[in-house]
Amino acid sequence: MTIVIDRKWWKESVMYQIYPRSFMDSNNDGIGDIRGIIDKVDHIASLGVDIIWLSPVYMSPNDDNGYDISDYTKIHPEFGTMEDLEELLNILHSKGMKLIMDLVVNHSSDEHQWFLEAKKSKDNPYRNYYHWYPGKNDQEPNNWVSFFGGSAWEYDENTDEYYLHLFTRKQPDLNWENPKVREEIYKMMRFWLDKGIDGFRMDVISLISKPEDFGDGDISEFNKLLIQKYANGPRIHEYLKEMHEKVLSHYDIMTVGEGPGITKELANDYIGKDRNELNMIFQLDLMFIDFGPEGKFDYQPFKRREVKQLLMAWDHALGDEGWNNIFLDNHDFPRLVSRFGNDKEFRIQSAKLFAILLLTFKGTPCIYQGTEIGMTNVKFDGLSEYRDVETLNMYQKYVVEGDMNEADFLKIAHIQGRDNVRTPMQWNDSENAGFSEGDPWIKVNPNFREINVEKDKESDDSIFSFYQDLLHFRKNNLALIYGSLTDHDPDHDFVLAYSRKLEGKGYFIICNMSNESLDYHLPNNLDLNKILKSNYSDSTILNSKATMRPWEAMIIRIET
Ligand code: ISL
Ligand code: CA
Repeated sequence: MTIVIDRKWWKESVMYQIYPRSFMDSNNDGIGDIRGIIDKVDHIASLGVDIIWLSPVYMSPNDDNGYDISDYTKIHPEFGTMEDLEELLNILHSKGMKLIMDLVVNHSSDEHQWFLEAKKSKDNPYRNYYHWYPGKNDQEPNNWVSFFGGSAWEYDENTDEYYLHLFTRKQPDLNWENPKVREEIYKMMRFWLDKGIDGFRMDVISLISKPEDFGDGDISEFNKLLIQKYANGPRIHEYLKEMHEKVLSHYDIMTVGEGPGITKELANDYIGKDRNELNMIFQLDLMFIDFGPEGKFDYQPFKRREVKQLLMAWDHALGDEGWNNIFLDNHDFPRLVSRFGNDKEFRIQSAKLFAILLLTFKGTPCIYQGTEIGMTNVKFDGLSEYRDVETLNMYQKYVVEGDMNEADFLKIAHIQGRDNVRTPMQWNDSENAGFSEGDPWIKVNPNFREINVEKDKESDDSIFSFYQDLLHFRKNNLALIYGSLTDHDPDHDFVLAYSRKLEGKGYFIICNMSNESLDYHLPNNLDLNKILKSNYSDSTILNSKATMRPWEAMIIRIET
């Protein structure tokens, strides 16, 4: 029997995320820029990835590093010019690679022309581009809190009303109920697609439809509030279908929606094959794994078993209906080797283990810049070294207004803060890691002399070459891309064991996510003898038993 697979280029590709501010600075003003990316295209191409996702490079006052956009069709001069962007796009296309851009349309900047108009008066034609409400008993319209702490409402004295901002007060939420807003957004999307970009990563797209009633929510747990009030609003699918019909369906592109609040049960409503909405979502359950009731800075250590369970449960929930995206870090969450691995004595082994996981799990993998060389979290000395608005707001909440002491706060920031992943890319062991000859906008991780691209490229045993090799192995390997995924050991606390099979052939993958050694019994009905890839040079299987050292991982051929 031949199985019909629904082949798509975006399923067969691997993504690489660039956070432009921190990637490469070409003019030594301390800020990464588009020409810097152009200078480093060969690095990305040599890795073997297919699609670059570029975090925002648009005009922005940078309250949230570009996720607050004041002009959607202009490039911020600190990143370069539109010509630079077009040149990057051409170079990537000439190398057979693709470029997807960030689409941030749940909110704009408060310095966007629309908002500048909207706040002028209640009858301004742009007023209902945003969500304005009168206060209730001289207080905010309801008890909603922002993702970054504090109220989700900001009072405007001039018009005596509040506007909604689910993120910072400089990121007012756009009112998608207004058809004019939607048309403006679609027009802007066409502007980019007509330039030839290959798709969008859609920022917090699950939040664009607001509930009909702006009543109080249950704020005892942020995640509850998120699911009940902020995400999956009543008109979300109507909007996405409209966007698909009016814009997306006219181009051969890919879309991946960032989906806070999308549960695995709801995911296929967004990405199901015949839904005509999105191709994939970034699910955040795994990224929120260590969030307490108050969220990220209410840190609660997780169990490795939960990591396994979440990965498997999502694969199962999507089934053959939806297509997943596989990522373990990005510009909002800690470095994967520090969070899920061991960034000390087993940094190299655990980074390679997660390379195997990323590239053999079912879905389109996305690699965040620096992960290909095993970059780690950073331990800044004091608050003054932090740049991220989330971390600074949380300091306000927990230390200035709360009773946490500074040292405890810094401990959490070191584990959870977004600046962990925003330190400059480590290119070599020269000053500022080769990122800039100027003063970088954020400090370089002091471990750059040990961990850098140049050093990794010199060795054929490095994390970088391991990624290269696996990317090559994955390419055109239909069993790894489309093969069904079966969990072979749901009960083990820290060994992840799964198979990927297409028409009876395929691979068995085992990952020992621990600092311990153990003998692992392989299922004996699969004839597992030939180790194809491993993160140790001398991995062995004997009589269906794999001897596994700390963080050892293998891809084994399934013979029968
Ligand atoms: O890091 C988080 C908060 O603790 C996440 O919940 C994050 O805010 C969420 O994933 C949404 O992220 C996206 O939208 C934000 C922006 O700051 C992030 O960088 C972006 O990825 C607002 O645009
Ligand atoms: Ca620069």
